[in-house]
Amino acid sequence: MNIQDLTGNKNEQALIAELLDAGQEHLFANWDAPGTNDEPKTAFLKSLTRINESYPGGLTGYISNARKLLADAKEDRNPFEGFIPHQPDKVDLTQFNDVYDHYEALGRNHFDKTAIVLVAGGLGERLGYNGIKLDIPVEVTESTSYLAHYAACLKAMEARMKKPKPVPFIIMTSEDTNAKTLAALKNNNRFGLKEEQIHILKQELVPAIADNDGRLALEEKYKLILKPHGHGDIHMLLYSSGLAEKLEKQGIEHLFVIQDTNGQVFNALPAAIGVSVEKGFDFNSLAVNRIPGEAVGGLAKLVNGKTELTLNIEYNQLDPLLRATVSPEGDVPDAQGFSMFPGNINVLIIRLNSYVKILKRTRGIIAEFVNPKYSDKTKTAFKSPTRLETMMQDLPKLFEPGEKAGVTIFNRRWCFSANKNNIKDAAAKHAAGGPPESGATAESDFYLAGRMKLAAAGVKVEAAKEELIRAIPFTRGPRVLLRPAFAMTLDEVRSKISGGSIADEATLVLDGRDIRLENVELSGRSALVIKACDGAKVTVKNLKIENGGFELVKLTDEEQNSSATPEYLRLRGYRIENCGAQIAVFNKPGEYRL
Ligand code: UGB
Repeated sequence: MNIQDLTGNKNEQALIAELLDAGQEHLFANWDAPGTNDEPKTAFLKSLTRINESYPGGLTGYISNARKLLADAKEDRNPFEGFIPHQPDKVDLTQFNDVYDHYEALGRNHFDKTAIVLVAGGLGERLGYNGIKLDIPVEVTESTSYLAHYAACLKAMEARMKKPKPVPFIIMTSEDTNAKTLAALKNNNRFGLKEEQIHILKQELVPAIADNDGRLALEEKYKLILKPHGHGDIHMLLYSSGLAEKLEKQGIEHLFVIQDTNGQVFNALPAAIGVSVEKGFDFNSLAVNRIPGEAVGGLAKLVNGKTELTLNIEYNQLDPLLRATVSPEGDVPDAQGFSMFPGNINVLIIRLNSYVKILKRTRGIIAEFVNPKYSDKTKTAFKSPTRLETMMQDLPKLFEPGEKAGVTIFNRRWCFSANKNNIKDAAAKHAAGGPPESGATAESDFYLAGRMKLAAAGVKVEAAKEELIRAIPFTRGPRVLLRPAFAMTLDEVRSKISGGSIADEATLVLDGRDIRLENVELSGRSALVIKACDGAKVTVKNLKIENGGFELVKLTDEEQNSSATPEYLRLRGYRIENCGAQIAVFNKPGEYRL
């Protein structure tokens, strides 16, 4: 084959030569003569170049990594061979008490040294939403999207710094989510965030692999099969963009890594950062008590002689590891009904100083793995092409002695309630005794966190009984939204609200830094919404609120099945209507009383 006949471009010629050396002749075999199919050929070479540039070590690096991992997989090498799982180094913050307050206060003073990293490249196949998950409202009282909520949290962090400066916001997108994420930011004036604080890092797909020799798979003659590489790409992108190093130079000490649909995550942020700071954790995984069998990994300290590794054991690997080591019965519930090891919610706090060193050492390629499905026992052929994958929580696999990984356990619904499953699957998960992780439960828990904050401030909270809406558990209320601008810590809530009560179907929304509530009673279905701009000081004292409030209306079967009903309502099975809520908006600085 004459490479010059395939392309006149010198860079492409060099890449083809490298690929031929790496056993990829089939990619260029039987090419049509120049003049025939030139367009697909050009597109093919462009896609090879793009992938080559996006993967550290290029396509040949990817192929050689694949060969090594495929050889290990063929040998059935167990990555955990010889390791015994022990409890990780953990801090238990499941209760609100002095310890919790201590860590919150520490973390709150660290906002100016924290950057937020949001991995949002996933397609959300289990949810099946026709759009990006970041656009879905986390609640439908005011219909705040996940992205709007996260942005509000960043602005609230900034407002609480001694010398306010924008919190860097790194968003990882993919081909599936990039355009819509950019559009959401643009159409909403970046939710008030500054352009320079937002860093979009787009992950690329990786080529599928056809066999144990690492031959790249073709969909058609001039087209590779491409597949997602996983959320671990965030490390590669933070390395290749130079951003991790840049942030460190700017004085950022910790990255707080979050997933796309967890509206609770900022509740736990201050205390979790406090733990990372005090304990000197290089890697701190937020965790919850895990229900056996659920789709969250288990966090354990794996010990083999002197080697210790605190790791997430992904949910599909946990049961076999337990059976082979400490629990012959596998992943079974303890006396409290929980799994033996805390559950990983994939909210990670990474100390930037050690991270930058690891990235340099590894070029950001973090613990790739391969999971081929073989055609038969000989393990010589695959049922379908496979690919290398990577998970962001695997970073500690590359830790050296002295680098510390720990776990901070929170009350589950305070820190974690994702929206991952469509309404049917969520109902089935509930019926099977697991967390439904649906739009409805995520919203129900969003209000619950508000109630927890009120209760911590001593307000009498009368919670409604849990009911089933389309076979998914939901607690009607009270629906409490204490927006990030109002408070970022329990201490702040306590300093702004005292006394009072709220009834089971009432709604309270407080949005603004200078709102004070003293002995405010919301009865029945009443609702009070206060929105105050910066500088507007609003005091509500000894007031009883009675009005029509907001009503939760279940969708009829017809509405549920009609495409005229917005998809974000259909994925939860209800809507919320304003039936006379008291809404007070203060747009100008000044002192006000209600
Ligand atoms: N994501 C990307 O940005 N790019 C990708 O290529 C893939 C995903 P999933 P899953 O907390 O519930 C994780 O698909 O399988 C983003 C942990 O591995 O929802 O549920 C995507 O947009 C598991 O240990 O992950 O598993 C989303 O924001 C447990 O913690 C995030 O990555 C579980 O989440 C997660 O993607 C959980």
